[in-house]
Amino acid sequence: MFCYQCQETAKNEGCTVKGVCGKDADVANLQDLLVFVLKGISVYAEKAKEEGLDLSDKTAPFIMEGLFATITNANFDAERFEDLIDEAFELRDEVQEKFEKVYKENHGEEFSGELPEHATWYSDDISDYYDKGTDVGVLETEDVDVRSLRELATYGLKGIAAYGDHARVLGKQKDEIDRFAQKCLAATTDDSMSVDDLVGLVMETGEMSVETMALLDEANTSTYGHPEPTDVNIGVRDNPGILISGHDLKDMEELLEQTEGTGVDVYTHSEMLPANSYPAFKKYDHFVGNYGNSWWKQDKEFETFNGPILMTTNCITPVKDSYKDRIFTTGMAGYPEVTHIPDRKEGESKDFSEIIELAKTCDSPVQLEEGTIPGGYARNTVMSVADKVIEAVENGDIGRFVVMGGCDGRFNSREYFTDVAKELPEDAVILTSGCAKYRYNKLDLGDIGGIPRVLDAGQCNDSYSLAYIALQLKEAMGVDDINDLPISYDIAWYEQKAVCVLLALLSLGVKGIRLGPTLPAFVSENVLNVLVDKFDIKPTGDAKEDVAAIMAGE
Ligand code: FSO
Ligand code: SF4
Repeated sequence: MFCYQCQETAKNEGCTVKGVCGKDADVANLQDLLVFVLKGISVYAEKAKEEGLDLSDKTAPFIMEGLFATITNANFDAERFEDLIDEAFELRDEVQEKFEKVYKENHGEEFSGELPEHATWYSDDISDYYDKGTDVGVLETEDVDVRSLRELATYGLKGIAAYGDHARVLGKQKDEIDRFAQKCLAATTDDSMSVDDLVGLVMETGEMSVETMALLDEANTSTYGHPEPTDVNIGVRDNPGILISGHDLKDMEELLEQTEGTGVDVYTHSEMLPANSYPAFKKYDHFVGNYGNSWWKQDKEFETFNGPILMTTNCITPVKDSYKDRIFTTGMAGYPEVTHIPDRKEGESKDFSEIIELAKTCDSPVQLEEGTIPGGYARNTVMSVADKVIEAVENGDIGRFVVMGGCDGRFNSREYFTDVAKELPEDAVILTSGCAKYRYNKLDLGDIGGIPRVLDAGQCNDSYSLAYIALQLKEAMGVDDINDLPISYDIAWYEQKAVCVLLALLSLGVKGIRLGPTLPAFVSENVLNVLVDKFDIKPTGDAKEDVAAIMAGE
């Protein structure tokens, strides 16, 4: 195995024996083989497109689900990957057949051009999947800069895949994004692409990241309403409860519907916290609030929760025996020997009855904290008080906005973000999204004329809201360049959705982003130089020094 797709990769170089995340070599190799076959599907689909046949509506849903399953901490279940690879071969056959047919119709002869191995390798012996997986990963590309750019685009695409899949679950898709998914994967197999071409591909991945987050924003807000300012309860009640984590709002909706009137309460964990601010969910009395903190604390918090836990997406950490019998996965999430709730059948809801029946037999959660934390400051809320915000900027009450969105992680070095939040002067407002917020969202930093000093837009995908707010402020304040606004970016990254968010910000022209707690291992020296030259990206440093520079607009 070789995996360096997340911030916690071993020695900031690569995991080679077992993932720091707990992913074993077999699963890593199967994930590599799955991505390899997804690339093969994309190669045929792109060739079909050259012949005038667009198959992206067939390829994109599967490509997105497949990539989604390979993001950090989503799925640790080897059997699930064996099945996904089988399905990928079936789809590849189907796409190949359609391409060969249209080629013959157009040219009057069989296709005899060259194809990469991604399009041709096949075995019906599952044990070969494990062997082949060791040859077809990241290190398959020898040139470090080409490898770096291919992986940068692929990881951004994994983020697009996750967000695109959430949107599709809510009935929203966009042909442009679907076409890009297959184009991007096929491009990573094309040895004729120059470094400049690949830089272009990475930039296009950023543009599609913006499109995808906008689509998911539309899907979420048109289905569940705009998030509203909400004081989210972080205490507990006496009833038994179900804890729901991950990012899938459709699962949230169906769980709330099915638990209503059962005597079982529902709590969110980690990235599901923003569900507390949607009007469609707030109406349920048995939706109590949020329990605990960000993903990496689950090993302790799932123990004290006492009731069943539903993981709808990442981040799952190695499951402990103490709660193995009461944790469930669904969607693209998976873990060996953990019960998986199957997908919904056409026109039906998922069936969460097993979880609800189990909850009824469990003790109520142990209280960890009490009080509330503010949420619901997505684009609609912030723009509804835009006049007040602009006035506060113009009269100097707000000196600077600092976007501190992204991810949290296990490393102590992430205390940097807590230190920055504490160190920022009282005229600074933090704009946040994603699980990065747990490093400072309980600090009680106060408000500026009624505007909380930590404005939480929601999940990591709701970073779109933050970009939207910046673009709207640019218009309203009559500023020419987004970089002339009093906004700085101090981004915490961990997994591939954060790569998607980062590329989205770059594609919107945001410069001078600080990125931490370390720079990605998959960014080579030359690629980093390009990012520094074009976008003035810099690593996070000392909190005090960074705050001084941020407040000086540097
Ligand atoms: Fe966090 Fe995990 Fe949302 Fe990520 S829970 S780290 S970027 O999966 O997706 O922010
Ligand atoms: Fe290592 Fe991260 Fe890959 Fe897990 S996802 S194997 S921690 S690089």
